[in-house]
Amino acid sequence: MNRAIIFDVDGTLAETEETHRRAFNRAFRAAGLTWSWNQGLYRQLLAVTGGKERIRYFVEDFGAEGAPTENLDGFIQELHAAKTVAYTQMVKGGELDLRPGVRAVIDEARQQGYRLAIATTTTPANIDALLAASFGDAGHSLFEVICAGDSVPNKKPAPDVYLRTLEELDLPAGSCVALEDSRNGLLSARAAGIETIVTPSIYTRDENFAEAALVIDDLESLDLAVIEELLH
Ligand code: XBP
Ligand code: MG
Repeated sequence: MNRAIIFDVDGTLAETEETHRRAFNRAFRAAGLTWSWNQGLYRQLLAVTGGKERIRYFVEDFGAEGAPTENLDGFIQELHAAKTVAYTQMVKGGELDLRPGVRAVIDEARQQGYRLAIATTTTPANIDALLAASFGDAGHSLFEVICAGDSVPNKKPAPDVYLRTLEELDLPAGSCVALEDSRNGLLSARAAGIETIVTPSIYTRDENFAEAALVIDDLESLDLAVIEELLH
């Protein structure tokens, strides 16, 4: 069956954003910065995808003090690398569980011959940590294609990461369904022409999902026959 299900990661495979938020704060403290992102501020900052882009957004649009005026890029790269180390350590420590229904949908889809892929804004090391923690050594082999982070020039809501995933699957958009949690992710998948099912996450519950083919609380209630109907 030349059909694929494309999974987003953060907020879709697992409720990761609280761990990301704490990892950012740990990196800020270690760098001697007074910055601390509480849940209300982080919800606003999640309008921007990509951790490096999010830090820049905070500096430029929220008047954060302490960032250098020279070589801001280098400063952000270094800070984000430290955040990624903190995040992957927390994930490897087992603090994240897959969201309800995720494992069952992956198992059922594989049994029905679907090809599986990942299209995410997050850093590849974060995916490795989550897949290893959730599936052990077999994790990576479950997903034939993984497109992530800086591998594309424009992050979600731009379609780049989904277009790149279709290219690597060598499939048309009509042969795929995307599973997403956020409006940024929904817009990205739809801009690539892919029908999308949304399972809102703790930080995206109040977002607008008008363009989704279906919005459900979680994948526990997803019948794969619904996915089949969405394919062209
Ligand atoms: C969510 C994101 C990522 C994470 C943080 O990605 O926008 O930036 O919030 O991870 P998606 P990084 O929902 O597409 O999986 O700091 O590694 O970017
Ligand atoms: Mg997401």
